Amino acid sequence: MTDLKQNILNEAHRLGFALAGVTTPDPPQHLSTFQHWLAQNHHGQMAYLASERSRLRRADPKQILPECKSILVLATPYDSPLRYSGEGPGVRGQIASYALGHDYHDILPSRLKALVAFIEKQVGGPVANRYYTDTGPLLERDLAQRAGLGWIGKNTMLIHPRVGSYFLLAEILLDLVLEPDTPLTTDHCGTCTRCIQACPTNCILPNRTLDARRCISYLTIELKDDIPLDLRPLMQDWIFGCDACQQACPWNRFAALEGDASFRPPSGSATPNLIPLLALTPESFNQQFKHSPLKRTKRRGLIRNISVALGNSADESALPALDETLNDPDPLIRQHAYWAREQIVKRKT
Ligand code: B12
Ligand code: SF4
Ligand code: SF4
Repeated sequence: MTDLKQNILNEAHRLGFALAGVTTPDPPQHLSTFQHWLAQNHHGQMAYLASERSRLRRADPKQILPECKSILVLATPYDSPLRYSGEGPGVRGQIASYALGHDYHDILPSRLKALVAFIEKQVGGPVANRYYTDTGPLLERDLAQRAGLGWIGKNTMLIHPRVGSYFLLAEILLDLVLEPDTPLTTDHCGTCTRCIQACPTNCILPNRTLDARRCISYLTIELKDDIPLDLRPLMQDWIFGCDACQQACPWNRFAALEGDASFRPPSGSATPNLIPLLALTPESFNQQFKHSPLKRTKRRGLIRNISVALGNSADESALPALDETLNDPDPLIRQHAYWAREQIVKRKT
């Protein structure tokens, strides 16, 4: 490895990117899997994935940066939910572990920027670049697999043999030649099917993709409308995202790394008490979730999700707060609160 590449990887590590690798800007190897997935409408309402511009850019990273010569792929681990134990009083809900603390979309870009500044200092001049985490028009898992960061598991997660799958990906496209890493080509899933059995909505498909329209992560974060009636009872107590297919994965049990402190819950509690959250006003929602990924659902999405979780809990103590919620001006909220009420009353009789 050249000194330049080693220095860049060391600095990436210092900035909190526990895994780093390099790949070429060639088209993603499993582009046809992505195209087939879109053709099947498995992306649901996530129209940004299917636009002409997005398709062209995902098919060829050089559409984003024509002078790109290398892609640096980086991973930041967050804590496994196993780290958090013990629930307080009340009816509790679950939040995906990545979303318990600060929003990574707010935290990681400044680290990527710092890494670019380091690279430019190393080479002694400006280097054309683009950096992204999650929201860029790239097939991040495909690139990460090619950069040697892991394999694609049956649950569709990128899994690293030592770190597991609880990490977030980011990339820097660079006009700089760096030696590409060797892809990890072995499938370490073997005959295991634990994630498929654990998925509450049965949305994991045999070709290592998901029918996102049924995935709880999609239903609680991306879907803006009514949650389909047949899926609500399957959503259990998840109110934002879902980790069930990662919790089931044996590779996450032996994960050797500690997660980044920015993504830990500020209050120390990972399972919020749901009933008081029904009383969130637009102001208190903005105040409480200003720095959290939960701001993405907006107040209406979060109260919708909480109502479903309360309906699934069948806990009568939720009835007075749900009755109050029936007065909310937003019809989406009222409908889901009504559904939750019905579920509880039905099970009572
Ligand atoms: C849309 C999206 C979603 C959708 C759809 C997810 C899905 N599996 O398709 C929804 C909302 C459901 C979702 C949920 C989650 N997401 Co998401 N999501 C994305 C996003 C924006 C695009 C993914 C996409 O294009 N999906 C379409 C499918 C077809 O593409 P793909 O999953 O990337 O799969 C590719 C490869 O797997 C490959 N492939 C298929 N078979 C094979 C076989 C082999 C051998 C190989 C090598 C490759 C391969 O084909 C595909 C095309 O290249 C990416 C960020 C990005 N820009 O890439 C984050 C991303 C994938 N999500 C992420 C996370 C953290 C999550 C959640 C864990 C959040 C949560 N806890 O709720 C869940 C996990 C659910 C799951 N099991 O996937 C991380 C994943 C990190 C990792 N370790 O894999 C990403 C990379 C964001 C980030 N920057 O960290 N997500
Ligand atoms: S995130 Fe949850 S609903 Fe989505 S595939 Fe994994 S287990 Fe299934
Ligand atoms: S649970 Fe088993 S099959 Fe699923 S991703 Fe993990 S190792 Fe692979």
